[in-house]
Amino acid sequence: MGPFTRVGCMRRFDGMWRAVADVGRDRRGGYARDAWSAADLELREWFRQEAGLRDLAVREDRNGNLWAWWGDPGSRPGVVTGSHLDSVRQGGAFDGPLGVVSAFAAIDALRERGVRPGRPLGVACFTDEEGARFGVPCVGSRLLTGVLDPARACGLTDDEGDTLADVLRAAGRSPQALGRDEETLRHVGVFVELHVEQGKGLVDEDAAVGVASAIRPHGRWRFDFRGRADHAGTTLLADRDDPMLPFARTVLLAREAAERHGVVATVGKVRVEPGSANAIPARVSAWLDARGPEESAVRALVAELTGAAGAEVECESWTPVVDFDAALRDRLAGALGGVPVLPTGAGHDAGVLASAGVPSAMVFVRNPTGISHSPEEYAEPGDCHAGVAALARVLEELCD
Ligand code: HGY
Ligand code: MN
Ligand code: MN
Repeated sequence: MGPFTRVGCMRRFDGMWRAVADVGRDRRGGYARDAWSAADLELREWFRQEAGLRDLAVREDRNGNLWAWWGDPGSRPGVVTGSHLDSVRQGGAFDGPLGVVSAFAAIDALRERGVRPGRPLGVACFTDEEGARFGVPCVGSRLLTGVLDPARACGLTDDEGDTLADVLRAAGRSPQALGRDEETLRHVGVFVELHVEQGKGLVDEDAAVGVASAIRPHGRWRFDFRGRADHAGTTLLADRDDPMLPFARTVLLAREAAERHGVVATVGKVRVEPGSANAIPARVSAWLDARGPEESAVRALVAELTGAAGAEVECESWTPVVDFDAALRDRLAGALGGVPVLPTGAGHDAGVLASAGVPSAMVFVRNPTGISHSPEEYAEPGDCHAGVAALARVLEELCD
């Protein structure tokens, strides 16, 4: 990647990476960095400090997203890079933070080269991208762009029964402020998110970095199976109304139907009420995550499961296919010397911005095993540095 592999900015990347490595570790493995948790608040403070070290002006928008600016975004729409700092439960270290740390390191690389951007350059940290706590992904970018209703967002509830509004107030924020943010959106002329690849496309292509072509359609549905609580030891089988049975049948059907429809379906979260080992449950709630190359196939799977489950089904989030701006995609791939261009099945804030009409792109960094949303998630230091150099090159190209 030529001039951007100077040691200085890579040392600073390594230093920042070490600084966040222990924030929000889960003693069972991976990270617990729920939105607005102590770990998230600590990372938000880290973001402000790193921005301050670089004399970047930090703004928090009405939805809690952080923006660190080199130059005045009010002067003309800027070039923005960044990602998120929250994680899934027992998630990996790279999903999100790699994009934010690389953004700061890329600015260091530009400055080491004496580059003076011709337009404002921003680093964004979107809040609650994973939706691990309140169930809806990309809350910060969906509120920013107006695709998530503020009243619905305020009422989202975590497993402890706290609403997002409660949590925002406890964090000193105003739930009443949530909503589409025209001024902040005007500041974003183009957005580029660097992200660890969640798959092995770059491994197969033997490339350290790549550029995204599309995000496949995906959504989350909550299935509520209701039964009748009763004693596990005294209730005859014939007298039972056990919601665990239709739940189990639905999970097995989801896998079999996914194969038939050519999609992927996952039930990764289940809540059993009351959750006593010696009581037949009153209710089983299960969350289906379904994704695939074709929207129609995903919809067909969900319709089949809904028809067979005997449950109340609610769509909690839906993301249509995102085809990233082709001219921007090709310009970045070209600026990087012709790197692979590949789709992803993972959702990202870049996809939400693209769907809202903001020219957006993604740079992927090789993940040797492809594993993500797991403590096993990994990227080699050399590939992370290649990502920083690629991002710096892309930012220089866009800021010209
Ligand atoms: O679920 C996703 O695809 C993303 O990691 N939030
Ligand atoms: Mn993720
Ligand atoms: Mn992510």
